[in-house]
Amino acid sequence: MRSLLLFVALGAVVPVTHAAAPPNVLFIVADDLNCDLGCYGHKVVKSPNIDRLAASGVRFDRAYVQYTVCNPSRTSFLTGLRPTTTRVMDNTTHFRKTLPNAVTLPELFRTNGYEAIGLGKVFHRGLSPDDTKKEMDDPKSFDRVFYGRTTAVGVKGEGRNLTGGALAWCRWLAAEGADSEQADGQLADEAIKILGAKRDKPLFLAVGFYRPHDPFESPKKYFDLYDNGGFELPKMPDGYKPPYPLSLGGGAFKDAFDKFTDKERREFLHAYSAGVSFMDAQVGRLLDALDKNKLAENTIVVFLGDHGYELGVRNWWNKNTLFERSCRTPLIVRVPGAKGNGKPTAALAEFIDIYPTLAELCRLNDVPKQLEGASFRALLDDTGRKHKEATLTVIKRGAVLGRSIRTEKYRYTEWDDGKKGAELYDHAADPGEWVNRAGDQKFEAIRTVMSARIKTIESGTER
Ligand SMILES: [Ca+2]
Repeated sequence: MRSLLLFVALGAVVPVTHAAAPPNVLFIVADDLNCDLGCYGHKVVKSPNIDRLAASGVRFDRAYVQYTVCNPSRTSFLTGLRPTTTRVMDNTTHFRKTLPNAVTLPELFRTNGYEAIGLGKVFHRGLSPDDTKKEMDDPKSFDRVFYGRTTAVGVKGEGRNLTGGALAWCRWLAAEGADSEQADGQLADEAIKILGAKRDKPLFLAVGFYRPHDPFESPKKYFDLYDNGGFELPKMPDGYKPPYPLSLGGGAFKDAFDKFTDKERREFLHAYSAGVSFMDAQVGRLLDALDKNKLAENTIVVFLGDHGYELGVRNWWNKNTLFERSCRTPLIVRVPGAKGNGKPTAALAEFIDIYPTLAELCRLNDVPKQLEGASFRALLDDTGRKHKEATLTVIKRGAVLGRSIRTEKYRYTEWDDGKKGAELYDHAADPGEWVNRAGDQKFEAIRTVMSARIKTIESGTER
């Protein structure tokens, strides 16, 4: 009788405790990842695991970063602030210099009783995964960090520099050895250990994979997934020229890209895609570990790139532009029980919205008042609703600030408040952003409205 009573009592209590338990968060960041993925409609790139996550979460089809380079973008979404507020617009400035009292997203989880662990490139790291410098670390953000280190085996194999050495980063390697010889494989190994361990606190686990970022080094088996000739080379209209030199970066990058033959272009696409598939396989291992440890039911999964990548459109083989392919980036959010799971949303969203969304979903206290994004929690149940009217992305070229907004129909970009040029693209007629309408009389009224809107978004009048 005694044991029956106990059983009844437990039966009544356990589900309540379970429902009230704060959810874990698995926050996965891929580096330099554009939307050329199976789940976003790409026909060649193999991303079965990210596709699987998209099929069980909400896929954002119009999510835009606030800056199209690593450190400024990561600083922005991890502090919930726009780059014009963080004043971090390069890869060398640490946000604690400009914003010593910022409360980062992982830091807020920590102060709310979570254990926060950061694996790999969550905040910015140097070019190589072997980077041992710690200048971008933020000890306030994580209880523990681990970066991984590619082994001596993992740096051997077949490969070459595609620019004859002119650009040191522009090289590929079909590496010897298994996944765990590479830093990214080690990050997944470590994450699997963490997910399998018993813990007293809820977990915020951030995993920042280094791929598909250059150098394009991945185990050979991921290169073997592709037929080099199967890649469609990027096309542009005959005689196309970017509207301004500022529209693309220039200098040594442009000189090297201009020398590419189709052979180099195909190798670039092949090596980048191998990196996507390698990273995707590691994402799959994390998702399997959630299932195996029965954590999926109480773990929110967020998957994102830190910005997009042009992959040869306009013959630009990099990021750091204000065109759609740099600004638009994958974002998938899976919240257990959300009604929108398995559906895409076409709602416009910004990466600064991720912070307030997670804070709301996990009912965090002491959320900083100065956050500049808006929670998209409601979208996760109702994917057909609107979230924002416009998104804003900025980049700096020397002393010139470029600002670009995207609405449902248009992209509008101003360089130095328009003094150094403006670009207006009609996405309904011209999704490739080939024809600049900024000087076109027919579009003058639209340009005026869009220009004013840059100011209202940046000042926070429009959220
Ligand atoms: Ca990046």
